[in-house]
Amino acid sequence: MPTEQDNYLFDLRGFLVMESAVSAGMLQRLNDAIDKIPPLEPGEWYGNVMRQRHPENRGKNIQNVHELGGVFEELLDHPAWFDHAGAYLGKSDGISVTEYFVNIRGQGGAINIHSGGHMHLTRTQYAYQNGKFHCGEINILLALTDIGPGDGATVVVPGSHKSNFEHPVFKAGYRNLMKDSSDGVLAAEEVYLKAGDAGLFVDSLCHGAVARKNPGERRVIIIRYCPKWSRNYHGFVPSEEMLARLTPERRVLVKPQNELRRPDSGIRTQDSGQSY
Ligand SMILES: O=C(O)CCC(=O)C(=O)O
Ligand SMILES: [Fe+2]
Repeated sequence: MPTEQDNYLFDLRGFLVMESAVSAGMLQRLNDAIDKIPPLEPGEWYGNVMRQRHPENRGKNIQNVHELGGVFEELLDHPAWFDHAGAYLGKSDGISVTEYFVNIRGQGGAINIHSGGHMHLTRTQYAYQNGKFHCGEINILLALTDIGPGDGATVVVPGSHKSNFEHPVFKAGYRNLMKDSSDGVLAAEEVYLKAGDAGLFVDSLCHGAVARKNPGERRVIIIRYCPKWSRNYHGFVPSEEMLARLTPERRVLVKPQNELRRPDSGIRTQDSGQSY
């Protein structure tokens, strides 16, 4: 469970860094598993995994890697962050995984600075009330390569999850790409991670990633956790094969509810037995 210090820092800054969140062995297995994925064009599927179509500067997003099973499944409820995510979402109503992907970004790749508390989006909200957190989305960004200066680090504006004003950079027309570094982006900070470290942040935090200057690639895994009533962000539906092999605890993360249909629909469904 998160410590008092974790809670203090998360409330203050909107993000935490978890050093050595995964072991060296797991890191190796993750990188090996990614190396086995064939090159994919935007929109192309490999089994139940798909390369997302999105702006090229953001790099390659390989969506739904938990469908590949093995080490990717182990991350769904990894102990380094799972209790933290649950605590910050206020998990009494259950939680779900709304996106799970590998992001690979080469030289020049970047992501525009976005989000912020001023938007007051339900999906991304930061809230603490009656002694409990009630966040709308907690992101885990697990570094699979070292991410230091020049490597295209994630940029955060600490505390901006509670901001009442949009970051001035939005108005200055500096929204589309983070250029060489976060220098000049008011109150922004680059988050340097070693391979195996994880960043955890509430999605209302104003954030982005600076352009990668160094050769080679930056590899991360991003898992987004939301309250159980949320849907997959893109509409991906978990495959029957994956549902059949997942543990009950993991199955409920990717399919938080059973469908309930009339008995004469011909489709067998089951009442969860839950009441409110
Ligand atoms: O690629 C990054 O460093 C930032 C990713 C991001 O914006 C997100 O996970 O919401
Ligand atoms: Fe983001």
